[in-house]
Amino acid sequence: MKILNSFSPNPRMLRMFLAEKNLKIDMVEHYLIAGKNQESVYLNKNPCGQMPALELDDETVLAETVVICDYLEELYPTPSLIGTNAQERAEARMWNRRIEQKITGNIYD
Ligand SMILES: N[C@@H](CCC(=O)N[C@@H](CS)C(=O)NCC(=O)O)C(=O)O
Repeated sequence: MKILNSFSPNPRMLRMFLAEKNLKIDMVEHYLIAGKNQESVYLNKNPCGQMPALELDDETVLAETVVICDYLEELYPTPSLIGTNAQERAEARMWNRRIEQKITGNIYD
Protein backbone atom coordinates (compact mmCIF):
# COMPACT_ATOMS: atom_id res chain seq x y z
CA MET A 1 0.00 0.00 0.00
CA LYS A 2 1.04 3.63 -0.40
CA ILE A 3 0.05 6.99 0.92
CA LEU A 4 -0.94 9.74 -1.47
CA ASN A 5 0.70 12.55 0.41
CA SER A 6 1.17 16.31 0.36
CA PHE A 7 2.70 18.92 2.69
CA SER A 8 -0.65 20.11 4.10
CA PRO A 9 -2.30 19.67 7.55
CA ASN A 10 -4.35 16.50 7.08
CA PRO A 11 -1.48 14.54 5.53
CA ARG A 12 0.68 15.85 8.34
CA MET A 13 -1.74 14.37 10.89
CA LEU A 14 -1.41 11.03 9.13
CA ARG A 15 2.39 11.32 9.07
CA MET A 16 2.37 12.03 12.82
CA PHE A 17 0.17 8.97 13.34
CA LEU A 18 2.63 6.83 11.34
CA ALA A 19 5.58 8.23 13.29
CA GLU A 20 3.96 7.48 16.65
CA LYS A 21 3.24 3.95 15.46
CA ASN A 22 6.69 3.60 13.94
CA LEU A 23 5.13 2.55 10.64
CA LYS A 24 6.93 3.01 7.35
CA ILE A 25 4.61 3.16 4.36
CA ASP A 26 5.66 4.32 0.89
CA MET A 27 4.49 7.83 0.02
CA VAL A 28 3.73 9.37 -3.33
CA GLU A 29 4.04 13.14 -3.20
CA HIS A 30 1.41 15.41 -4.75
CA TYR A 31 2.07 19.13 -5.01
CA LEU A 32 -1.18 20.79 -3.96
CA ILE A 33 -0.08 24.29 -4.96
CA ALA A 34 0.30 23.02 -8.52
CA GLY A 35 -3.23 21.55 -8.35
CA LYS A 36 -2.10 17.94 -8.65
CA ASN A 37 -5.14 16.94 -6.57
CA GLN A 38 -7.47 18.29 -9.24
CA GLU A 39 -5.92 16.38 -12.12
CA SER A 40 -7.83 13.41 -13.50
CA VAL A 41 -5.10 10.97 -12.48
CA TYR A 42 -5.75 11.84 -8.86
CA LEU A 43 -9.52 12.41 -9.16
CA ASN A 44 -9.89 8.91 -10.59
CA LYS A 45 -8.43 7.62 -7.33
CA ASN A 46 -10.15 10.04 -4.96
CA PRO A 47 -13.05 11.98 -6.53
CA CYS A 48 -13.05 14.39 -3.55
CA GLY A 49 -9.67 15.61 -4.76
CA GLN A 50 -8.21 15.87 -1.28
CA MET A 51 -5.16 14.56 0.50
CA PRO A 52 -4.24 12.28 2.09
CA ALA A 53 -5.45 8.99 0.70
CA LEU A 54 -4.27 5.44 1.16
CA GLU A 55 -4.04 3.26 -1.92
CA LEU A 56 -4.17 -0.44 -1.13
CA ASP A 57 -2.44 -3.16 -3.10
CA ASP A 58 -5.72 -4.08 -4.81
CA GLU A 59 -5.99 -0.38 -5.88
CA THR A 60 -8.83 0.38 -3.47
CA VAL A 61 -8.38 3.97 -2.34
CA LEU A 62 -9.35 4.99 1.18
CA ALA A 63 -9.72 8.69 1.95
CA GLU A 64 -10.50 10.72 5.09
CA THR A 65 -7.61 11.01 7.50
CA VAL A 66 -9.41 9.59 10.51
CA VAL A 67 -10.66 6.62 8.51
CA ILE A 68 -7.14 5.88 7.30
CA CYS A 69 -5.87 6.08 10.89
CA ASP A 70 -8.65 3.73 12.05
CA TYR A 71 -7.74 1.29 9.28
CA LEU A 72 -4.04 1.33 10.16
CA GLU A 73 -4.80 1.00 13.87
CA GLU A 74 -6.79 -2.13 13.08
CA LEU A 75 -3.97 -3.57 10.98
CA TYR A 76 -1.26 -2.55 13.46
CA PRO A 77 -2.87 -2.35 16.90
CA THR A 78 0.37 -1.86 18.84
CA PRO A 79 1.11 0.72 20.09
CA SER A 80 -2.51 1.70 20.38
CA LEU A 81 -3.23 5.35 19.53
CA ILE A 82 -7.01 5.15 19.40
CA GLY A 83 -7.78 2.79 22.25
CA THR A 84 -7.56 -0.81 23.35
CA ASN A 85 -11.25 -1.34 24.10
CA ALA A 86 -14.62 -0.03 22.98
CA GLN A 87 -14.80 2.67 25.64
CA GLU A 88 -11.30 4.04 24.96
CA ARG A 89 -11.96 4.10 21.22
CA ALA A 90 -15.28 5.85 21.71
CA GLU A 91 -13.61 8.50 23.87
CA ALA A 92 -10.83 9.05 21.33
CA ARG A 93 -13.36 9.37 18.51
CA MET A 94 -15.56 11.69 20.56
CA TRP A 95 -12.64 14.09 21.14
CA ASN A 96 -11.49 13.87 17.56
CA ARG A 97 -14.98 14.69 16.29
CA ARG A 98 -15.25 17.64 18.68
CA ILE A 99 -11.87 18.96 17.56
CA GLU A 100 -12.84 18.66 13.88
CA GLN A 101 -16.29 20.22 14.32
CA LYS A 102 -15.50 22.91 16.88
CA ILE A 103 -11.88 23.85 16.22
CA THR A 104 -10.20 22.84 12.99
CA GLY A 105 -13.36 23.30 10.91
CA ASN A 106 -13.48 26.93 12.02
CA ILE A 107 -9.80 27.41 11.28
CA TYR A 108 -10.30 26.16 7.72
CA ASP A 109 -13.42 28.31 7.24
N1 LIG B 1 -11.99 15.41 5.24
C1 LIG B 1 -10.67 15.23 4.66
C2 LIG B 1 -10.11 16.60 4.41
C3 LIG B 1 -8.81 16.51 3.65
C4 LIG B 1 -8.34 17.89 3.23
O1 LIG B 1 -9.02 18.90 3.42
N2 LIG B 1 -7.14 17.92 2.66
C5 LIG B 1 -6.62 19.15 2.17
C6 LIG B 1 -5.16 19.29 2.58
S1 LIG B 1 -4.99 19.44 4.31
C7 LIG B 1 -6.71 19.19 0.68
O2 LIG B 1 -6.50 18.18 0.02
N3 LIG B 1 -7.04 20.35 0.13
C8 LIG B 1 -7.09 20.57 -1.27
C9 LIG B 1 -8.49 20.77 -1.78
O3 LIG B 1 -9.45 20.63 -1.01
O4 LIG B 1 -8.61 21.09 -2.97
C10 LIG B 1 -9.78 14.42 5.59
O5 LIG B 1 -10.07 14.39 6.80
O6 LIG B 1 -8.81 13.81 5.15
